[in-house]
Amino acid sequence: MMLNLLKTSILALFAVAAGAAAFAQEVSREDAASFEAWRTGFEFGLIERGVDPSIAGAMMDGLTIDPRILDRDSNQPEFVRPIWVYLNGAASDVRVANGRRAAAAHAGALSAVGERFDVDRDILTAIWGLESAYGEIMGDFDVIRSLATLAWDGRRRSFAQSQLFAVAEMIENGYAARDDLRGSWAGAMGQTQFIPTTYMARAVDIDGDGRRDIWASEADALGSAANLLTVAGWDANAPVVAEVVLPDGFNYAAWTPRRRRAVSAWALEGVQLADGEWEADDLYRPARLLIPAGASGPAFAAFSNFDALMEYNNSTAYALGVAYLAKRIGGDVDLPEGWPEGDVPLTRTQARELQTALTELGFDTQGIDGRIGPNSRAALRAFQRENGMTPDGYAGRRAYDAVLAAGAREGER
Ligand SMILES: [Ca+2]
Repeated sequence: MMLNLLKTSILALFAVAAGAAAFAQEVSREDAASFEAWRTGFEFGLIERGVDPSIAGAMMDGLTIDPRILDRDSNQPEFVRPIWVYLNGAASDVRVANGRRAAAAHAGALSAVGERFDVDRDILTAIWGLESAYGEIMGDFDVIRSLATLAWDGRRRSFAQSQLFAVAEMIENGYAARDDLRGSWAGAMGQTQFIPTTYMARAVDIDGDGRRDIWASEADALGSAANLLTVAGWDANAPVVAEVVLPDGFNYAAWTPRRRRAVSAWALEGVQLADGEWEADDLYRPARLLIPAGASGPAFAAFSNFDALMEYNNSTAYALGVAYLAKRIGGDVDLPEGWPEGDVPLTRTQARELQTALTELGFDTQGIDGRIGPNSRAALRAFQRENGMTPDGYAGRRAYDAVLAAGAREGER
């Protein structure tokens, strides 16, 4: 079960399970009956949409709830993994060595992909490493049963139903047989962990056997990843991400992680490469500045290729992980250092406390859910600005202590 934590679903990415693995719960008779009603209705809905009844039947007949899926979907881990811990794991020496070995063993597949797509092979290898440990860990859940359980459960109904519609298309087109559809608990499949809608939109047949086999064909899997990045605007001549040094007095108030400017504009403000000088070509490229662990941690210039990686998986940590794993597979590159190891991210409980205190102090976090997203970071930045702190929006222990102290002072008035 722990192996699944390596999987990079959006939910699992920053998260480590707090305690021992939960035991699958029993499915009550009421739930079984409710699922059966949903299943019958959904099968009918597939046929109404034009899915061949024999395919709808092959997908849905006899399906039952998978209680393991309910456990996973309801387990919101309490502890949030610091981005530096994630990054050091994502681009660890072992993963680098395994990546070089896998790339050498499948050099032919990578070359075949390279004939069709202009995407850096170290990047493809790194994605392969983070998604499935180079094809070793693809998940062995019955994807249809997993998605049906998620759809019935309701919390992720529209996601799961659209995935099931895509599964029906996959089977109808002969891309995969019913029983081949194995993957992660959340429906990600094969060596590059595509969800079914992504598979339908982006999977390709590289080895020429007429099937888009992201499970058994390395060429198809890596080619499908290359196709996804190409459609997302991959530019093989451009960098992905570079560590930068911010000038003293950097204007945090005018910065947001989404603000995109030409590198030349950042350079004029004093933003320098951590190592070396900006390339002339790069000065014209737009980049965002990432400061993922606050002003006391490292900063990065993220180019449009970084955003293409985030189309693969919408997570800054993931994209940094792919980028640094690729750099390290390609050569001797050190991982970023200088992380604020004493200023760790908040637990879910602390995050809820922070959101509550900020909102009570007049900095609305747009909800109290224990997840630090853009709204919480914006509220924290406003608090930091008003209290003479660096407005970096990093929700670590230091920010938490400051906000809760301000809340307590406010309460005493
Ligand atoms: Ca194929």
